[in-house]
Amino acid sequence: MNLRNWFDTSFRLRSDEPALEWKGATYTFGEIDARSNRMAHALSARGFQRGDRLALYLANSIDFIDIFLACVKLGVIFVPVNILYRERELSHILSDSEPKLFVTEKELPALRAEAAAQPADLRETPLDGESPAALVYTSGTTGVSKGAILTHNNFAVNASNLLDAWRISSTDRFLLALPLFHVHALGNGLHCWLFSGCRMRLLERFEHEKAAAEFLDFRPTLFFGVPTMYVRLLDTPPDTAREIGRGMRLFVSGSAPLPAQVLEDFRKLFGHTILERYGMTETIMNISNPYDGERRPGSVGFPLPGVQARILNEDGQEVPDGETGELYLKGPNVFAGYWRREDATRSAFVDGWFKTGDIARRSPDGYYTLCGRRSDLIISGGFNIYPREIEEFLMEQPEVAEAAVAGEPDHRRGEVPVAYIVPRGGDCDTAALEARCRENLASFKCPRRFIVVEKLPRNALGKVQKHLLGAAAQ
Ligand code: MCA
Ligand code: AMP
Repeated sequence: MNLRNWFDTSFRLRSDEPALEWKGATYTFGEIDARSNRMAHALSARGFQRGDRLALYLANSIDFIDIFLACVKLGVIFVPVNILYRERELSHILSDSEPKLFVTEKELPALRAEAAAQPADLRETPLDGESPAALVYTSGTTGVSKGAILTHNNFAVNASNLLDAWRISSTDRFLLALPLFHVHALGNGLHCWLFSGCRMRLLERFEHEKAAAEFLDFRPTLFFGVPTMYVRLLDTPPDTAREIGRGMRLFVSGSAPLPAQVLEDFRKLFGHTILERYGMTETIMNISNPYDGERRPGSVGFPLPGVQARILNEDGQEVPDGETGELYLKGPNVFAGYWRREDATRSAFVDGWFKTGDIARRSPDGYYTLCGRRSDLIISGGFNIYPREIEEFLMEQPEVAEAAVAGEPDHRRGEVPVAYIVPRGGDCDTAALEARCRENLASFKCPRRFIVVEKLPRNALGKVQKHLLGAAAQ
C-alpha cells in the first residue's frame, strides 16, 4: 500500500467533513483531495514522472500541502527545504537532490494557475510501500548534509503507531504550528491528520505572542511542539492557561530534551502532563512515553510497536539496565538510506541496526532516557546545528585564523551557538563577522556571541577541547 491508499480513508469516507483551517477558510477532505489531484495534473503536464524529485522552499501554507500530496500521488520524491536556509545551504541540497523543479514563492503563482484548470480526479499511479516518498536533508556531522530517503511505508508505520499510542481519532481538533519542512510536522503532524481524519488548523508559524489566543479561538484537543514552544507557553496568564487546558486532551513534546522543570511548571499551569517522545529524521518516531501510565519527567518512555532498541558500549556489547551506551534501532520506521551516499549509509548501520548517535540508558522497568549525543550537535529551538558547518564558514573569513563553535545553555531555546575566534593578527571586528553570518547562514545557526581568544584549547592530538572553551575565554 502507498500513502495515497491510506489517505483515501479520509478523502473518501469523510469527503464532506471539515479537514483543514487555513487563514480563516475551512476546506473539506474532498476539497483537499481535489486540490492535490489538480496540482498532480499540473506537475504531470510539466513532465514529472515517478522517481523525479521536487524541492520545495515554502513556509507553512495550503500550497505546501497541495504540492506534497500531489508528489505522493504521482510517486514524485518530495524534498522539503528549511526556509531559513540561505544560498550557501540551498546550493548543496539542490545539487545533491537534482530536483526537476525548485518551488519558491516566486514559482507558486504559475503553478497555482496551471493547477486551476485541471480535472479534480486523478488515476492511481502504481506504487508500492517501499517507494521513496521524501528526501529529507539532515544537518551533516561532516559539514555536508545528507538526504535521508523516507519511504511510503516509513511514514505509514509511523502514523499508525502514533494514532494507536496517542489515541488520535477523527474527533480530535489538532493545532499545528511546527514548520512543515521538518519531519516533526511532516511525518507526525500531516500524517496523523490525514490518517485520523481529524480537523486541523495550520498556522504559518508559532508566534509566542499570539499562541494563547490561537488556542482559545480554535479550542484544539491536540498539540505537538518542541520544548521552546512549551517554555514560551509558560508566559500564559494562569486563568487563560487553565481555560486552554480544559479543552485539551494531549500535548506532545519532542525534537529536543524537555527539561523536567518545564514539564512540572506546565502541569501546574495548564493541568496537563506533556507527553515526551523521541524521534529522528532517519527513523521518524522511535520511543514514546505512554498515554496511560506514568509520563516520566526526563525520560522518553518505551519503544513504539515494531521498533527494536538496544544500547551498546564502545565494544559493541549490550549494557545492563541503568548503564549508558549508544542507542541502536531497527524497525519498519527506519529509513532506506542516504541519497546517493552508499558509504554514509553503510557506516550508519551495524548488522542492520541504525546507529542513532544518541547516548541512552534503560531503567529496570523499561523506560529509556536520553543522556546526550556522541557528536557535538547543538539543538536550538528544535533546529539542529552542527558546529563544524559554522566553523568552516568562519574559517573562510579573512580575519579569522581559527574558530570553534559550541552550544551554550539557554533557558528558552535549550541551547544557542557561541563562536570562539582566534583572529588572524590585529583586531577582529566581530560585528562585521556577525553580519556576514546573518547573510550566509540560517538565522538559528548564527552565533549569539563572538568571543575573541588568543588560542583554542587543544589536546595532545590537536583536537579542540570544546568543554574547555569557556575557560579559554577567561
Ligand atoms: C523560527 N524562525 C523562523 C521560524 N521559526 N523564521 C521563519 N519561519 C519560522 N517558522 C526564526 C526567527 O526569525 C528568529 O530568527 C529565530 O528563528 C527565533 O524565532 P523567535 O520568533 O524568537 O521564536 P522562538 O519563540 O524562539 O521560537 C522559535 C520556534 C522555532 C517557534 C520554537 O524554533 C521552531 O518552530 N522550531 C521547530 C523546529 C522543528 O520543527 N524541529 C524539528 C526537527 P532571529 O534569531 O534572526 O530573530 S527534529 C525532527 O523533525 C525529529 C524527527 C523529531 O524528533 O521531531
Ligand atoms: P533530526 O536529525 O533533526 O531529526 O534530530 C534528531 C535528534 O533530535 C535526535 O538524534 C536527538 O538527539 C534529538 N531529539 C529528538 N527528540 C528528543 C527528545 N525527546 N529528547 C532529546 N533529544 C531529542
